[in-house]
Amino acid sequence: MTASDVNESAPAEHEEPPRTPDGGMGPSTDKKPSQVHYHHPAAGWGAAKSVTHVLVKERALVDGPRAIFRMNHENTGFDCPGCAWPDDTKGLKLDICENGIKHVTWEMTPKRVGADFFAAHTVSELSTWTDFALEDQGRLTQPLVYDAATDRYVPIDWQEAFDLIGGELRALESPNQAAFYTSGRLGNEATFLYQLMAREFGTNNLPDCSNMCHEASGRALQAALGTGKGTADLKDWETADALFIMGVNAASNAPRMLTALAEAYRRGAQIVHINPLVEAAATRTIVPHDITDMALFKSTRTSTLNLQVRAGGDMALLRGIAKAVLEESEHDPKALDREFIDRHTHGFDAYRAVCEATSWEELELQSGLTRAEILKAADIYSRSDRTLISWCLGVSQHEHGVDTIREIVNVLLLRGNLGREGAGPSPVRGHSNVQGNRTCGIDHRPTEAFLRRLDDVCGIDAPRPHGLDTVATVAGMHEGKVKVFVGMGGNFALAAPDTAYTAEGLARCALTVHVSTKLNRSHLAHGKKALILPCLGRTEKDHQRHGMQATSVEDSMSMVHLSLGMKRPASRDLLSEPAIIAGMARATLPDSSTPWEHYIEDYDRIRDTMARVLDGFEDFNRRVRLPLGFRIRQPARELVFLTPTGRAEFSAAPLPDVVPQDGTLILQTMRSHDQWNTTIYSDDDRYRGIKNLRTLVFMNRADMRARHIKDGSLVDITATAKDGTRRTLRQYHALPYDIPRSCAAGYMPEMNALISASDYSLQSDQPLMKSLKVTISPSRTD
Ligand SMILES: Nc1nc2c(c(=O)[nH]1)N[C@H]1C(S)=C(S)[C@@H](COP(=O)(O)OP(=O)(O)OC[C@H]3O[C@@H](n4cnc5c(=O)[nH]c(N)nc54)[C@H](O)[C@@H]3O)O[C@H]1N2
Ligand SMILES: Nc1nc2c(c(=O)[nH]1)N[C@H]1C(S)=C(S)[C@@H](COP(=O)(O)OP(=O)(O)OC[C@H]3O[C@@H](n4cnc5c(=O)[nH]c(N)nc54)[C@H](O)[C@@H]3O)O[C@H]1N2
Ligand SMILES: [Mo]
Repeated sequence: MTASDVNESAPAEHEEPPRTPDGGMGPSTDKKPSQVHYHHPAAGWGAAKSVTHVLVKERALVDGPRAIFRMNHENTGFDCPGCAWPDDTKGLKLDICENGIKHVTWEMTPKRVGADFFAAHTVSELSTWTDFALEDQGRLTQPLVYDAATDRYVPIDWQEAFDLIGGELRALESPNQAAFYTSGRLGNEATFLYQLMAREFGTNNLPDCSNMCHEASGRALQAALGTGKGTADLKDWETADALFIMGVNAASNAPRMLTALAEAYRRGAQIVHINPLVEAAATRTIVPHDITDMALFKSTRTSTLNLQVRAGGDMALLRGIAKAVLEESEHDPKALDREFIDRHTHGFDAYRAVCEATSWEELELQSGLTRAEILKAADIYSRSDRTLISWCLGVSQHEHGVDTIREIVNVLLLRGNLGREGAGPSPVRGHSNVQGNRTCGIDHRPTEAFLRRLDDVCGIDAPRPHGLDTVATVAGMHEGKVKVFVGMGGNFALAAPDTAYTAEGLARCALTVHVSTKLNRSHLAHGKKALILPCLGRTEKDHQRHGMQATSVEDSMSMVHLSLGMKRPASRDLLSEPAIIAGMARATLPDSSTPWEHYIEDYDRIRDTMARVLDGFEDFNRRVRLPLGFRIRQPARELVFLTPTGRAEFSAAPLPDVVPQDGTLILQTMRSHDQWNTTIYSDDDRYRGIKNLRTLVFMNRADMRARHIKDGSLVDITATAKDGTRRTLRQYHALPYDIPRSCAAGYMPEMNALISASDYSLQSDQPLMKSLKVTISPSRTD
């Protein structure tokens, strides 16, 4: 098969990328960067070719495919760690994707990093390596402790490591001087034990990656519907007749959504993409598991309308849709579902008033769309009987993320698009178990009801004051309030805003502990004492006293199912995440009556306790073994609203002003196709036509011209933070792109250097990763 994945037309050539003397994110390469117009459908052979490339590079040509065929099977394989998209309810065995495969092979690499490696390299030296090079050393094989005398990580015994942690934690003046971070891959059982340990120890300091991801979604849905999750499931995706896809790059970050979109198109549904960029999922796809389509290069459209809103303009568009529906209802009462509004909602009159009071001129200005475009979307919405609205970071990582997501619910409520098939809100969650983490207790603001049950069942006395989230944890490190940091997975140093400030915060800690599978930047930005604890990955066999153990995970649509590893562990010295937590807990709480060791022998015992603490987990051990697991009860789906009024709440928030002034641009930081959060596989971004370049900024051509910036030339980007401080990234390549005026885009995590710790939303406390106020000008050549 010779399908090439880039346009053969002569690529535009740019200057060499700058070297990255102090470490960079992607691989260091001398290859010339290029930008082309990508015109192939998403997925299909481009994806197949890319997968083969990864399998070859990771030397996983045998194990890789074998693992892929075991992935996402009905309770006999492991859950794909690539994203939180649910498994196909029809049990399609090949519902897998390019990026999931990359993610799994990344974990399964035969490369190993052991004591010899750490003996040969000081931490100062490793700090100059690129992040790609750090992870590329392979899987961590044994526990390591930082030795300040030699500036090296050296091997340590597991028990000694636990004792070190226990000693430091017990020596704190207050349990609130410790913070326990969770990245969203942690399975449910480990999650439950982790929060239990933190709360039994005495703190709610449980920052998690959700604080940077979907905190806004959780808060908005909780306030509007009384549950912090979406109500739609895959069946609804299969039956909706209009789908609104907002602020997500699905072809790269939730590729299995492509199949749902292609199927929707084939059955005649309307698919509206709302995004400043026309992403690959808003064009066409070759459905990867459809063998005939693959063989015939047959692509299916995945969009019927693309609306390129300005950054942060979604709320204005949604309000415009609502305004149009309300206007229509004046002559056609069926435009609204009055019966639904009267029976199930609260606050409709105030919402109608705020819609009426907002002028079309204002809505056009704030959304960056014409009235005709807004009316087109409204018309699709009005004609649809079953509408589903989905969103991701393009909506949540803004100052007004909570208001915007509540506006999504407002629009759905107007026509009763809730609690019935084919309809409802459907956030696309990020990490494969980030939703499960919240369900199982990772929350720095736990409810009283949850804590009471935890106390009753587990016999502890959980603290009541709210804990620190991600942003507050970093601030706490600087203020000397957080002295011990434990990271269960993730790469806190790179994922959090203001990279230098976060690293300095970690360095101020008395102890940093990272439970990881691969070496990363967070291990190098270490505290005075530091541990790296290597754990089993999701693909690996977890053998405990009572035999092989499986762990459960929850997907974006509240389905809980088991994940069972099938590979021999990367090293004999690895422990499972639950076992590491139990080890830390026992060393920290020697007199604890929690049966930590007993739990680890058989995870069914953890599940039995979880069944008594968590709503919707009754009979957990049996139900999780059903062929596709079980779905957690969703009260809002049954039109039961756990809000103070017992009804779904309209929100009448004022429309924010999102139009930048005085030559300021709004910069969003996003992922390339070839990365998984802070893990960068290559410097390419296939669907956006980029090769060998990450230090780039996409701009509207007119904005470039106004600033005398030539295609591909070097620019400096300066962000002005909420607190007035400025941060600059120099020598980035400015590339013209189809993006609205005054909007710009580049890659995370590089651009976290531009985000101040003060740049977080007052509504969600989420860092403003999609709305930095920046100026961009040609780099000085002297
Ligand atoms: N392969 C792969 N899969 C992943 C990840 C990964 O890194 N790699 N990460 C996982 C995680 S943790 C998460 S949270 C998700 C992230 O999934 P995404 O939300 O797709 O992540 P981003 O790459 O940040 O892309 C943000 C999208 O929002 C758009 N956008 C930006 N600003 C606005 C705006 O104001 N309005 C609208 N409507 N759109 C806007 C951008 O153009 C872009 O398409 O993916 C998960 N899946
Ligand atoms: N500027 C900007 N910054 C962002 C974002 C953005 O859009 N823009 N997005 C934010 C979002 S949505 C998120 S979710 C965060 C991501 O933040 P994190 O979750 O903290 O970061 P990851 O890059 O996903 O973590 C990668 C590391 O996890 C470890 N790991 C991998 N698998 C396992 C495992 O099975 N167990 C354990 N214990 N460790 C494992 C490996 O050591 C690897 O180096 O980043 C946030 N940061
Ligand atoms: Mo995320």
